[in-house]
Amino acid sequence: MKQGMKIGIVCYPTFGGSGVLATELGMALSDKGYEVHFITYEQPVRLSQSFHPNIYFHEVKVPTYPLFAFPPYETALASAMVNVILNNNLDLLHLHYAIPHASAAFFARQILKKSGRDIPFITTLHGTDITLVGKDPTYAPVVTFSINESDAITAVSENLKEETLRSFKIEKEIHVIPNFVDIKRFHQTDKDHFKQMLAPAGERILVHVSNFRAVKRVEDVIKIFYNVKKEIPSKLLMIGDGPERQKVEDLARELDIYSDIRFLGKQEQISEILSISDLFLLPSATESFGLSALEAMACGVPVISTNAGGLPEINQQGKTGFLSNVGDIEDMSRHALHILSDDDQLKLFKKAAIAQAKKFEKQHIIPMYEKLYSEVVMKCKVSE
Ligand code: GMT
Repeated sequence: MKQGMKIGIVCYPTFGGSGVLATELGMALSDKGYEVHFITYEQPVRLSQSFHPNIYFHEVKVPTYPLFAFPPYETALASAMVNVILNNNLDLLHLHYAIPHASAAFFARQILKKSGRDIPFITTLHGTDITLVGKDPTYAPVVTFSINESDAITAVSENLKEETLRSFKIEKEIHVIPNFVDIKRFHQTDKDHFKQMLAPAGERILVHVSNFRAVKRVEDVIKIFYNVKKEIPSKLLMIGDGPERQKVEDLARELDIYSDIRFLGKQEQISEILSISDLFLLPSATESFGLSALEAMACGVPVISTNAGGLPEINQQGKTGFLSNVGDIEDMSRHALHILSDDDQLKLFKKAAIAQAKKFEKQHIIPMYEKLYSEVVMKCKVSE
């Protein structure tokens, strides 16, 4: 079935984890012979890095009108889905992040059914679509309904599955399919010249990657770095951008450590930066999986994280890094110093991080999605 299977992937095209994961999945599927159609409002970030002959991108345009205080993206998306499905004869839709993708897919399906065409859809829950936004009473009824209408539901960690079952009345099985990493692109490379530029006196390099939303607790990153820097000469690389950036830059100036921090903004070649880093900081308030931590580990970077959400499913206490309670800056600083204080120790943590990341290599995880695709498409064909 896989040769020639045509899949529509709907995601956010941004640097956020759900969009990155969806794009990586699309690229991996296309390498395996699937025809992949991305349906979203912009070309997904990682898609622009290489050319894939059997990947198509369909832009969802949302025309404005003076009456629209809020242009109706969901309506435009459902219409785009209908057109792409019909014009390209898609077999399946795979939605990443429930809001508003799952309800738009439900709507598109109803429209198609009127003309005797059916299409199954799979919803992958990524994190805040459940843990923060989805739970909000403003959205909850639609989120619950559209998740339940999905032909299959996946969650990126056991923790997210449990959280979903706790927060919503779900009537179907939730399949756990963890995030994955492409080790061919994310591995340790020799970038010593680059390291020399950023840390000329051989300082340790700490790194944080996120979209700087409140949930990432980026201020904690700065506070941990402040404590580490007092003891060990070090530099901090801040990758990404978002609503908290100004606040965080102000804090760095206040603590007089701004000159040791490089705010690099949104970066596409993250693996090169990770390759020269010694420690990844992820003090999130909630994190359903932590794809950024997995990519760091694949590049040999140990992780200091919180023990929130699905993080304990990838970060191994005392082995690949350490996990602390949310907001416990002292504990996270102590652990960071422990890892960074000794070269041999750091090497052990780096080695363990790589070994752990290999368990989440894409070739172990992609077949889980493929199996689900086949089951869902078969079931839909039988019921037609
Ligand atoms: O839930 C989100 O915040 C959205 C999403 C994103 O687009 O940033 O991130 C989530 O999905 C990733 C991919 O599955 C996970 O690795 C992240 O842990 C998760 N983020 C949160 O739960 C905060």
